[in-house]
Amino acid sequence: MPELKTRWDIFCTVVDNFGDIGVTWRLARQLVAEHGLAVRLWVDDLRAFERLCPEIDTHAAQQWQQGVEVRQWPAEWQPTEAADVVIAAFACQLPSAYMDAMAEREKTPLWMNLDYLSAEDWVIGCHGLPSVKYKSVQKFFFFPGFQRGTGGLIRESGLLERRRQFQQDPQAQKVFLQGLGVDRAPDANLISLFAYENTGLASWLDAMAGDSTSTHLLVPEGRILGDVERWLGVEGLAAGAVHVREALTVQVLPFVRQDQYDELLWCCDFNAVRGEDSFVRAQWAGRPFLWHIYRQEEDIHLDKLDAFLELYIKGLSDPAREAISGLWRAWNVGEKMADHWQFTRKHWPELEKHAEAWCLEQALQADLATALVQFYGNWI
Ligand code: TRH
Repeated sequence: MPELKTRWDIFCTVVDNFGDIGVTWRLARQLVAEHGLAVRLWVDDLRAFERLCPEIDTHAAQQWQQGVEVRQWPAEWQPTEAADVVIAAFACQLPSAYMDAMAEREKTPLWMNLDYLSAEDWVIGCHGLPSVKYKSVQKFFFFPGFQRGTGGLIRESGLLERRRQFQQDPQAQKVFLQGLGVDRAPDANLISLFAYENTGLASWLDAMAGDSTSTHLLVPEGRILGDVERWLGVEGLAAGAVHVREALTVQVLPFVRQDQYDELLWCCDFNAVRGEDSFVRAQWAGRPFLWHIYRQEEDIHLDKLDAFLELYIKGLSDPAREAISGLWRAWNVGEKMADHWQFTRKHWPELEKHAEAWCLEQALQADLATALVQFYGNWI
């Protein structure tokens, strides 16, 4: 008789943007592909999902995508058997009937809250601790993170090898970029820009336009386009648009599928990323990057930014530390970027080496999917 697979349910509510679905979709695929689990991914907004994975049928209550059973999380919950392991992503509230189903199971399920990523020290102390209880079912905190004692980061098996191969293959990069309509000039720096609205953008664009080296800036369609339009003095920017201002070429890209976005990051010399998932993927790209952190009330996101910077800049020379910290802080408070950018450019070779070293150091940790599976293994 074939061995029954352990069943996992992942619940995702799309609060806004793409990070919630971006993280849970990656995780679900990896649990299926690398750990042989039966995974159901419950999502309340299939339209956001479709942007990352165009095969999604936004009207289907149930569908299989890359081995994952994708379920529309209905407004009216239908009776459903609870799984062996239940992950509530980012503190989303499970349907109460489902919680009852968990409590009624003969074998109590493992219930975890997958939290947002943070480099703050307190995460280490809280990772894996019991949280609330519902009847007999105990919930646990599961924190991703950068340091030993956390749940690690999502990293698929063989990811870094694939990335390195791609980065060593100019022809593969050329074909990929051409598929997006990008013809990279050989001497131009290639930069990707994925960010929230930012008043600091204009001065960064000014600096790139006035630089002695040319820059080709790739901007996937999204929230930053309004600031780009204002700087260019145009309206209605859409995928395919190309505008040249002095040394700067600005090109708008379509929002690509999630795997292609990785390849885009791998092609670029520098990546501006945001939120949680693209932030992690930029680190696996092994290239210098700029993080636009998701804004939170009372500016608590700035503490999170500093906590990450504190870890990230270890091992850099003092001037390079100052350069990258200055650039990141300016970007996150919408200040002028030009001086910080020029300062950063001076330390380029060091920052490039450092980005690769940071990536390798992070890859020494167990990845998040493996850590979750180990947590379950230790719990049963
Ligand atoms: O979209 P985000 O801003 O998501 C945010 C953060 O996760 C934040 O922490 C959370 O609180 C908030 O959502 C609700 O940024 P993030 O996390 O980088 O997610 C973007 C996803 O979109 C990521 O999986 C990469 C993917 N993506 C593509 O698939 N194609 C693209 O062209 C681009 C630009 C991104």
